[in-house]
Amino acid sequence: MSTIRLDVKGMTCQGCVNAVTKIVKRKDPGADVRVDLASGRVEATTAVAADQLAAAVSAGGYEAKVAP
Ligand SMILES: [Cu+2]
Repeated sequence: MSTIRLDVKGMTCQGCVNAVTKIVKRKDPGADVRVDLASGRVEATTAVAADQLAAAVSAGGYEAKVAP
């Protein structure tokens, strides 16, 4: 497990937060996910690689990239 960070564009409401959280949890049901809507920052403590999560979130309709 490690903590990864993504910058996600396109989240506008709590529904988006829930959707992004769900996408991450689909990849890793045991992930601890924190989403900050205002900054578009997603933090997750997970066993899944950050670039895989970014790809999944992007496939879900948001623009996600691994935060530097
Ligand atoms: Cu929304």
